[in-house]
Amino acid sequence: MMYFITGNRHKYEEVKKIIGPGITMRTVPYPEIQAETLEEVATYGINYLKDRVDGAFFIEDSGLFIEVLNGFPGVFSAYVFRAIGNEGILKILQGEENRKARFMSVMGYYDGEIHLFTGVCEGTIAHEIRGKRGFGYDPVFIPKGDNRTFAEMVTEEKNRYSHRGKSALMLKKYLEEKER
Ligand code: ITT
Repeated sequence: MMYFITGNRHKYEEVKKIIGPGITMRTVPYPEIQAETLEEVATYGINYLKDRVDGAFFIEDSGLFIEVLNGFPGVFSAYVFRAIGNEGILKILQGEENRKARFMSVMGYYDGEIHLFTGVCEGTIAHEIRGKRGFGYDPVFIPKGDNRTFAEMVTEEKNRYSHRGKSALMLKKYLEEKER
């Protein structure tokens, strides 16, 4: 049994569909530092948590990087979502033709050492809010290779495209290798 330390139930449900029932969600607040990369944020979080959590655990830090905004909101994604939501993102991109964006997910696993796994999902920002599933920016993000937003997909479909689906699969493979 292993803990996924997160306050976000959606993340947990997505990752559980990939890694399986061997993980348990646990909410332990940890500082999310202001850094330039998700890798730094995750590393700081793990170093804070390793003395406070018994046994192996992992965290996940993610963000939406919009090309024409030079990667904003990026590491500030959670804050920006709370502040302006999807309506705010659409407003900023109003009339903008370059709608390219990517989601990134850094899975940080700790077993005495820190292991980082990064997943990327390329896509575009929709022109309107679409769909009711998922969380956060899902209603405005269309992954490359589909016409639907993440919020119009069931978890298994989103996982097939998503940044988190990819980073979780990397973690799963690592754990399987370790078992052997
Ligand atoms: P933790 O407790 O795990 O930190 P969180 O929701 O605060 O959960 P982050 O700090 O990693 O997560 O912030 C990432 C934010 O980026 C998140 O709150 C969403 O607004 C957005 N985001 C990340 N992945 C997303 C996804 O798959 N779909 C939609 N929005 C996503």
